[in-house]
Amino acid sequence: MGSLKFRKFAGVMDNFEVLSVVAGRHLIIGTGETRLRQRGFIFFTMKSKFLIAITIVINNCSYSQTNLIPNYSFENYDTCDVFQGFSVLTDWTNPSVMGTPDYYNVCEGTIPCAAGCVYYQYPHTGNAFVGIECQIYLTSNYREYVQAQLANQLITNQCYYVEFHTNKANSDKYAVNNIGAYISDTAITSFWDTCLNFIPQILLPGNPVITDTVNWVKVYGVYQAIGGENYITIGNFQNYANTTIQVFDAASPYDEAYYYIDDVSMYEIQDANAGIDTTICTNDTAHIGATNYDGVGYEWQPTIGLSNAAIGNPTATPTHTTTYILTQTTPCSITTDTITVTVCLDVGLNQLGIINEELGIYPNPSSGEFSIATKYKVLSVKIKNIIGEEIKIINSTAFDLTDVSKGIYFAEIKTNKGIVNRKIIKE
Ligand SMILES: [Ca+2]
Repeated sequence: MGSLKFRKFAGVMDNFEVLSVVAGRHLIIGTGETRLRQRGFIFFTMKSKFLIAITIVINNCSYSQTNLIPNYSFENYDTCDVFQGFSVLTDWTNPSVMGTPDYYNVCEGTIPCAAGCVYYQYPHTGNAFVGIECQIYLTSNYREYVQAQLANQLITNQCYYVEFHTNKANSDKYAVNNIGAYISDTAITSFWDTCLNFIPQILLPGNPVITDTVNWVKVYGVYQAIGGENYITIGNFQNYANTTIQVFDAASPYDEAYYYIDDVSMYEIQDANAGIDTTICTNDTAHIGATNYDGVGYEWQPTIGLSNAAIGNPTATPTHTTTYILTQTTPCSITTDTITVTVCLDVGLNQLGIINEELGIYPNPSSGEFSIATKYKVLSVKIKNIIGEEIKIINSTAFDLTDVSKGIYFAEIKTNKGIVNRKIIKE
């Protein structure tokens, strides 16, 4: 065997000699370029005194405690070793012995791609992602999958939101549909690298062909658990006859549809959560609700002042104090929750058109003592809280709020020119 130059690993591979290539069924060799798929079947020796300096990047990326997918962004690995490929990845396994999913990480120089590569992509997040064959040739059932054990066993009749992101390799001839996730109680395995015959519960609505080679496409769905599920497997679970194979680039020499996968999530869907009651002032915005999962139904009533009444976490800009009701619908349940957004009293702040230079309160904010500076005659001052309740009445241009709690107040100042309102902040 001679030295080979691999497009995918160019720059690294030059230092190595390929001793043997065994069962290189999907090793595609062209003139002057080779793309490696079957990393597991290729063995190398060092041609020269070349020491691989490995820097293990300890990834402290903390994933949400509620994400049931371990190593959800494929960031954690044992050793940054391009030749060991997928096997260095922690928590994820390859369910078919003969199939060879790939691992990509900036640590090994395959992201965005090695020099002269056919693929070019950045991770959806972090420094790594995986890649799988979802179709090879028009009539092959060769498939690759990735599988992980869930952090917790799923609960009977509980609904879960599941999503992952996928992106088509840019140089392939084909694009396909059917890229989905199958959730199972036991690990599904196969010796052969053919289609795993299961029906994925998570597919994009309408199951479209995914053709985007630039942007990551979010595949998502809501899954109602039977109870006891422990595993998730991602790939194309249909044979070629039941896969829509679209010719994406007829001139491409790569007769396949290869997809990257990154950021896999599974969250238990909680009951409706409208958020905690809050107070805003006119024209301010409150963020209400909590999570927003595609595939879950959200309906807010009333809709007035909301940025979107059909998502789980809209913004609210009501002009008057409003109680909103959120109704959340999943295949498992319909639940409701309410939130009251109180709108504070700050109308008429400049009803006389008197600017701060003509009537101002200083210092503002203050820890207690405020003074009114104005050329007008001050007749009286009423201090009100944000919902308009009167706190104090003062007959002076100086007043003391050290005995009231911190927050926003309003000074209603009666002058010989009329009444002026000013917002003050007690620190
Ligand atoms: Ca990642």
